[in-house]
Amino acid sequence: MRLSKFFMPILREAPREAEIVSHQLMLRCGMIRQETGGIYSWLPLGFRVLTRIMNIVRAEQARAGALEMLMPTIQPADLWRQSGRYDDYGKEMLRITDRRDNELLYGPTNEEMITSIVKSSVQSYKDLPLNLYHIQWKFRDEIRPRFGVMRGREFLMKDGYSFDLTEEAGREAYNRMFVAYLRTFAAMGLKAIPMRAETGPIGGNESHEFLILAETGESEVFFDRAFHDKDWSGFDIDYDDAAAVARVVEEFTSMYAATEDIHDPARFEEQVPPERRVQGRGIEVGQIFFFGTKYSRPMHCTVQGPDGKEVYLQSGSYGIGVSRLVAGIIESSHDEAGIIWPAPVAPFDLGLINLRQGDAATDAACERLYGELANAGLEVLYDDRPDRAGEKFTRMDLIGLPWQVIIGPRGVKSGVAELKNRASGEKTDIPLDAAAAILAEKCTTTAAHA
Ligand code: 5CA
Repeated sequence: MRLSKFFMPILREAPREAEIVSHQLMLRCGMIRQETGGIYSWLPLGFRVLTRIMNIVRAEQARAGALEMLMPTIQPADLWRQSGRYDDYGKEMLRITDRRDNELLYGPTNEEMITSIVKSSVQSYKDLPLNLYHIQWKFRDEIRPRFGVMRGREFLMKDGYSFDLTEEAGREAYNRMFVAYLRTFAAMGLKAIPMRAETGPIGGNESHEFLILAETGESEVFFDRAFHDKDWSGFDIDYDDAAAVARVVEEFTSMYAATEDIHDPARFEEQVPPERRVQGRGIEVGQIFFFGTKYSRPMHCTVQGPDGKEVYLQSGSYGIGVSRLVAGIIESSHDEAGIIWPAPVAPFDLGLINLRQGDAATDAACERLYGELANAGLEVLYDDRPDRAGEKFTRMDLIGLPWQVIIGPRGVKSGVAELKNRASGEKTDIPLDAAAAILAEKCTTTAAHA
């Protein structure tokens, strides 16, 4: 992508209303624009990150056996009367009446709709297990939308729902999603600590939240430092091996970790030696719930079991805050100069800076490398604008692509480009004629190790 053809409205200063660094940086980089309180447009740069996050989510969901689908944002109120949640949800739910006076709502979550879909199409235990998910916009009329997309009113969520015949199979489905979540967040360069959680308006018997650490996090968290030493991304898993999946869950739940709502100071002190006790703040990027029959019972969602008897399905639900993650990743990865994207979620793999746009030899060298990098399958943002070098450096640091390749007249004469690593700031000269091969190698390894 040529910067001269891209739409990335950079702001020199962050608007005053932005209180936290991720909100400031997202506005300054031209990733989002607020349309009204808690409702945002995603501009091209922001949308690229959102898309990469969705694709990482999709890849691990597929491995774990979940099927993608798409349900609408607008739902009929009657569906919610069946579960009894229509009144319970209160003012957070955006209620709508259409021209025929039908009562509708903008979905805050989809338990009712998916249960009704499964109820109408699944008759036999032989059609189970099922795990269905979608990535769709939600609306919750939060009292205090704040911090940009971190706590929006309209936000993008991955929500998945499992249906099983027995409680044991339902718990195995829960465990698979638990492990899939660890691996999904790790693939984005994040350590998301699982913590036992309250179930709130979603309900159910068991729940875990996944939190990433950041000073601006809304939750106070207490956990064992041993989490820091764990291998998050390295472990492989066979999702068909229920015992192996359960072992990973056991390993991650046996260490102390709790949000303030359920923190137990006595147990913390008893279980964790003083030097390993960590207290900090966290951002909830996902939450999973095991329901048992909480939704299937009131909605009469049953199948015929092996003995011919009707059985209520065992279900669970599994959410990831897709749009919140964009902000969460920035909170946990930035410096004074701007964002530092973990390679797998970066909007482009690298930035190419032409230091002297209009100089024939420099333009030619940049164009050649730009073509070679595209052939190597890399996504490049090529700064081909006629701006001063200083402005280009500042802008490229601000948007935080993992690598920058800098080409100017002096380098072209001696056949070198400068390569800068955004995270470490380290700069090296690389030969121009081998640059594409070197970068292809660096970009795939950073993605693999992030
Ligand atoms: N139905 C269940 C799981 S599918 C559910 O709705 N869970 S939830 O309420 O915990 O939401 C799932 C995730 O969405 C949260 O972990 C959080 O990361 C994200 N989320 C929730 N509310 C907001 C919000 N107002 N703005 C941005 N993200 C949010």
